[in-house]
Amino acid sequence: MSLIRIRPSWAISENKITPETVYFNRRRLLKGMISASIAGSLIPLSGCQKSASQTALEATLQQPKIPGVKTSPEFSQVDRPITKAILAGQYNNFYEFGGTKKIWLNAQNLPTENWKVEVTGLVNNPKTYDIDDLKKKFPLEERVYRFRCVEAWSMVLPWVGFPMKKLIEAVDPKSEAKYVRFTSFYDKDITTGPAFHLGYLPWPYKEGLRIEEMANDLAFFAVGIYGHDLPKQHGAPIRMVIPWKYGFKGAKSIVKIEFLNEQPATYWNTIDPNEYDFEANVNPAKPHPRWSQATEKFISTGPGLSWDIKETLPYNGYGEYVASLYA
Ligand SMILES: Nc1nc2c(c(=O)[nH]1)N[C@H]1C(S)=C(S)[C@@H](COP(=O)(O)O)O[C@H]1N2
Ligand SMILES: [Mo]
Repeated sequence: MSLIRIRPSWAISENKITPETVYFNRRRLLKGMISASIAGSLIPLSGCQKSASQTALEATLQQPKIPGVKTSPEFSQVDRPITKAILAGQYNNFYEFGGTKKIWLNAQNLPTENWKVEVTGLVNNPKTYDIDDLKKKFPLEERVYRFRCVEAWSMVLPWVGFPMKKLIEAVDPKSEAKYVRFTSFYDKDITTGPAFHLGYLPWPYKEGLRIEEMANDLAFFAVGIYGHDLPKQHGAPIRMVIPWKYGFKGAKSIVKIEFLNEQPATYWNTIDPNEYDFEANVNPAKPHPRWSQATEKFISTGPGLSWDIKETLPYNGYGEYVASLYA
């Protein structure tokens, strides 16, 4: 049975080797793993395959609705339509659960019960938050943001969450704090994406910001999307959203946040600093070493694989908010 036959007609045709995955390939690290990663992307189904697969995917998106959330007037829309939830929910990067875009099923293994986020380091009020505490403590709002992956595809997504600066206020960083490190969930028995077998990759996934970047009004913690709790494939129960930077800066499924006085090592930057710089601001004028960043494939509506080629904007269109950080 071929991949083509079990792929539902509404699914985005999968780029089996994504630009980020090519990295591994080029370094000849994928030996014996390409087949594992492609097999891992197949959904073993019997009977009426098409509807079973679609039903399973839709079930992963039917998370509890987040009550009482208003859309931020300032971030209620952009110049492009919101991407359909069913497309955003099946076209993901989450290497802990596989090296292809099709990780949504495998990501359901992420254990999100009793989730805690430890906030520590150079702060006056270190605290370990329960995810429910966080959602109660910080008023939640919806923000429609552009999303631009370094691989040159993009979406528009309606996140639900709170500005990162609210957390900064709560933990009160010391004056020595200059950087912040964010660490994703990792458990080698659960996050068994194909890349795990390389062993020496810099797991867990980590990202970092300058504290001024984190304090910018746009920097956001998302606990939901499309009005509901985050589906696991999007990084439940809490992930970073930094809309003026490439998508890899937005670590998923955060368990730890540390205030530091030095720039932290981060996942992609450790793998290849030349291809994935720490700052990673969206910049159409600065090509990736292996492809142009001048345009992007904007994914908004289905069915099937469809995208519009759009020009990529400096800072992903958010220059008025963030350019002064880099003056
Ligand atoms: N922990 C973790 N966070 C991650 C990633 C990952 O592999 N692991 N991939 C990043 C990349 S490259 C992108 S483009 C976005 C994708 O987010 P989405 O799947 O919700 O669209 O998540 C980012 N956060
Ligand atoms: Mo990405």
